[in-house]
Amino acid sequence: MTTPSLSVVALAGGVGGAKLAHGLALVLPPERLTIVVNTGDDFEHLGLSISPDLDTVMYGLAGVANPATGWGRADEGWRFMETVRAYGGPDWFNLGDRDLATHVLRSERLRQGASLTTVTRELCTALGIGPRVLPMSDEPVRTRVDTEVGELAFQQYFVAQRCAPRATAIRFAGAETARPSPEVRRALAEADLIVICPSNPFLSIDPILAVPGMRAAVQARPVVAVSPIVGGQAIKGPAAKLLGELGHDVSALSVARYFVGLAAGFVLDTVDADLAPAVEALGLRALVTASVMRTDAERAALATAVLEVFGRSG
Ligand code: FO1
Repeated sequence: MTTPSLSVVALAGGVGGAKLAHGLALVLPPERLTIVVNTGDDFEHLGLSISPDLDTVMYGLAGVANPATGWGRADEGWRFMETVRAYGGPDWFNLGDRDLATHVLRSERLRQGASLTTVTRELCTALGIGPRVLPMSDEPVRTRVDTEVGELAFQQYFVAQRCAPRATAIRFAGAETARPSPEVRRALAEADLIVICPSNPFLSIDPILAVPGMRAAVQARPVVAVSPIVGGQAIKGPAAKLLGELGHDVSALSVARYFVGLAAGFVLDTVDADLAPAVEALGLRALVTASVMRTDAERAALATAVLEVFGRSG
């Protein structure tokens, strides 16, 4: 079945988002897919500008992602980190030798005045990636997590503290002065369908929507969200824990409720088929399908199912 050549924009962050972004890239012509990526995880570390979610999406699309972790590169070496550790340097954030090249070259280009959008395009071209990968904004936005032990910068919360502290609120420093890039605005305006990938709604999707003008631009087009919660659990990361800590029931239905007013469709995994009537009662069109992506074939199958059901309405 040839997938209709829809113009699709995916909103993605984290490992789950990158997997569906890759699935969409497997079934769509490259010029018909744009991925708008969360940059709220970005931070400066060892003098480097690090954009984890952009790299996770890029590496996934290029087929060089580390299959075990989902982030960083495959076939990695760790001599840099071994040597940093030997010097007594900060070793809480692991930078592989190949991954390090991305951070060094990105940092140098940013220092030369290139925008994050431009640098991302250059890196994607070098990696042979066809679809457009766009940072949500060229201005800095930094996710900060209020917890029982105080406010933590994102990577301190996510990596250093392993998401352990109970979160009470999440905010996006710099969002008020950030703007969607012209490339993001154009992609959204031309989209036949916007796919909210199975990323953490609070940590990966909310930062994107927090950029002024973004929510309205997304809302103006047909939107489908894919649940990152399957059977009351997150496939990876703290989404389920945060749902509970931020006062929601820990279920795919809570995520559907969270996207009411933004999405017209919602994708549930087969294990959550019993929630479909309640999702439809929220006014969302529910699609029940296999949504756990362990292989490229499963990524492509989920992308195809989403496009077949929601692409037509686009
Ligand atoms: N996540 C970890 O849990 N531990 C790490 O040491 C780590 C290093 C790392 C290096 C590069 C990169 O692009 C991502 C990395 N991540 C690591 C994941 C990172 O914390 C991302 O922000 C998460 O994937 C959430 O989006």
